[in-house]
Amino acid sequence: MLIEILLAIAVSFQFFLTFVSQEKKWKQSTRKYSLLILGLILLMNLLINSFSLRMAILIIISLSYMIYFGLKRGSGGQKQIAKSSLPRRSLKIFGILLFGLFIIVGMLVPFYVFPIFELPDPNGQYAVGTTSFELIDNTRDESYTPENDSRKLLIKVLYPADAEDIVGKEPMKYWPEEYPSVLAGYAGVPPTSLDHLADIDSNAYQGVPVSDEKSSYPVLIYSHGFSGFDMGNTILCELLASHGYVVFIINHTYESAMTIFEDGNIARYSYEFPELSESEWDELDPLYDQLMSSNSTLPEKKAALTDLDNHIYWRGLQNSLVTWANDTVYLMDQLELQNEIPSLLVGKLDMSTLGLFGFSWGGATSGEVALLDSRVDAGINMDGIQFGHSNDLNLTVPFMYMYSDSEYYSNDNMNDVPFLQAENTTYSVTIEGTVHQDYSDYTLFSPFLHDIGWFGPIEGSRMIELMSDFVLSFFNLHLLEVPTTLFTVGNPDYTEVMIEQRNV
Ligand SMILES: [Ca+2]
Repeated sequence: MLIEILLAIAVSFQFFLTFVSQEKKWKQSTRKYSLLILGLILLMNLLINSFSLRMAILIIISLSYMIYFGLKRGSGGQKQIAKSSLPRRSLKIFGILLFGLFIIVGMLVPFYVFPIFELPDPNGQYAVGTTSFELIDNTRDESYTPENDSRKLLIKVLYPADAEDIVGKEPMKYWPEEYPSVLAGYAGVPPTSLDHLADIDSNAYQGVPVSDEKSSYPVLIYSHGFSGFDMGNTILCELLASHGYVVFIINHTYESAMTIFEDGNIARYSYEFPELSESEWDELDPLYDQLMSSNSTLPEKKAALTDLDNHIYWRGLQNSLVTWANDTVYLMDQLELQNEIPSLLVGKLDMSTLGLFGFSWGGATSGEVALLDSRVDAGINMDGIQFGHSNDLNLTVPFMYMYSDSEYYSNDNMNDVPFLQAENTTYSVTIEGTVHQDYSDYTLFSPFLHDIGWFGPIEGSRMIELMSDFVLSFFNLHLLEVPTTLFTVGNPDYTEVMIEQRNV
């Protein structure tokens, strides 16, 4: 970052020399030395930093500048141009203006499109510790591998720690260095444009003791979206840990973007969607319409869900939901048994206070497990369409459905079946100005991507705040009985949030 700023200053100074101080005598030698400094900064950057798109733009500008003046000196330099005729002078002014524009745009683009940002500080009373571990479920074959082997899971943990135990320690990096290029590939941006994500510090400290303030802590389990990253909602998970929850993040192997196992093996996303004929595609839209329309009755919505369940496109995904639900249940079993979990967590988990939450397909997983497993006390589905058993089983624990307000992916009617059939307190929370992917850290990555519509018009930091407030308040209320006014309809602090609630 420092070098980028130095480089930007050096390039700007070159521009200043060209544009402003036309007749000054000190110019020639100043240019020579400042070009030398620019070259040194470039060299320093290449030695210290890895190559990235952000730097590439500045480097290209700097090099073209150096080459331009190198050539100019070679061809007679200042005097010849100063004496030149009017067209040549106009050409030169045009060139300077173009070059200035190029520099300004070049300096703004990397900072604007993918600015370096800091993860917000979690605002709870605890520091945050982190660890990870692997589980091997010998009762299930890994269906993605040809051999008869067992399903293996990587689990990350964020937990409450004491401030004195992190003194003098370095926090973990936000993402492993392998992640950014994979995400860039999914997003369709140049492969190095997100590399800075691996340089950002998280707020979590590896392996520090669990806080001894309480004897044990409530447990939350998080699931990412289909083809997503386990660390895609790090900000939210850190926040929950800082408020006294032990948060287990499941990486659903082969259907996450990637899993980097401890032995260095990497399992990449491998799901293959079925190839549908045109008529099979055509069958889907009216079913979605029927499911999501506010005009459909509950029986019509249930019929649409049944037909979608039987459609080839959703049958494969239903198998995944079973796998993800089983991943979650297996983790819950192991958290109870405490044989396979990191020793620092043993005795620290209050499994009688257990919540599930997830984004998109991971949210559907939370809803499915909340239906099937009586150990779950509360759950949240963040903008995932609720498939699985929600058509024929009723939710009996508090649950929150969160929605974006984009028309094409989801709306707040899509999970009406479980919402209307719920037997316990259930919320429908829609955040205006959001699209599906705003329900993740990604909403903070780039204001530019909000402007061009990849993300909703909501400001990223506001979205993080809303997500944090609602998820934390929901679990605090329904797991710990901490009262909240957050779900009061018409709360002036949350005017962009629409809330419906049942069985309150
Ligand atoms: Ca296998």
